[in-house]
Amino acid sequence: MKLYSFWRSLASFRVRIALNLKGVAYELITVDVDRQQHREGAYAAVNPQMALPSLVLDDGTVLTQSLAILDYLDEACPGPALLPADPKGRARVRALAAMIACDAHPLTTPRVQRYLTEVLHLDDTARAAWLRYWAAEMLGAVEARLAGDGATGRFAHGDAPTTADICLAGHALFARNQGLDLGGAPTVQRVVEAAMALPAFAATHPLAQPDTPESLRRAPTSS
Ligand SMILES: N[C@@H](CCC(=O)N[C@@H](CS)C(=O)NCC(=O)O)C(=O)O
Repeated sequence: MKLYSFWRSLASFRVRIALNLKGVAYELITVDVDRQQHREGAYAAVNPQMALPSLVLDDGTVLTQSLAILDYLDEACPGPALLPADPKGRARVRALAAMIACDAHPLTTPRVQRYLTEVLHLDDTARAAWLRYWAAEMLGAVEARLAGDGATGRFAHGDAPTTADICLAGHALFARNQGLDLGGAPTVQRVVEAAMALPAFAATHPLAQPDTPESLRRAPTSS
């Protein structure tokens, strides 16, 4: 398999975690979003939406959209399940994942940030406030959903990592990058720490990727 990815793409991070949890070998192909490579013809031919990630299967099938890719990997690959077995549990995990991947993340993607600055002429301070606001809003919403819910365990759902933890790991990183203290969301902080302690999460951390700029790159760690 080939994964088109970028080190700081949080949607790519989700798929890297899932591939590692499942123990699936893949070739990593960098598409540099900072240099707009995702908008060039070569990548647009892979994914006309011009967004990362894309996973190209050995038979040439192109899969896009991180949540759809996670579902594919869960259905097609052996290894630990990314969703619980029971329908109510699956719905809960999918809801947590959707809060992050469908509600929060789309507000902060590079194309949205470009529109904020180039069309609406927001300055850096206003743009940073936008990112921080939506990071905090979702952190609070997920905390409210997890805290005191008996279905929350060592991880976001029970005692094994699921798609919810995969999405939450990226959102926690994003929130920290916006200067937020996860101490204000103690349940999120606890389950993300548990997830990031797992090798599949640590190894796929944005700062531990082959395409992470050298000045930022570090060995896989748990935070
Ligand atoms: N819903 C998509 C999000 C895809 C997405 O927006 N990816 C970002 C990187 S995390 C991207 O490629 N953005 C390019 C842009 O906004 O121009 C998914 O989960 O895969």
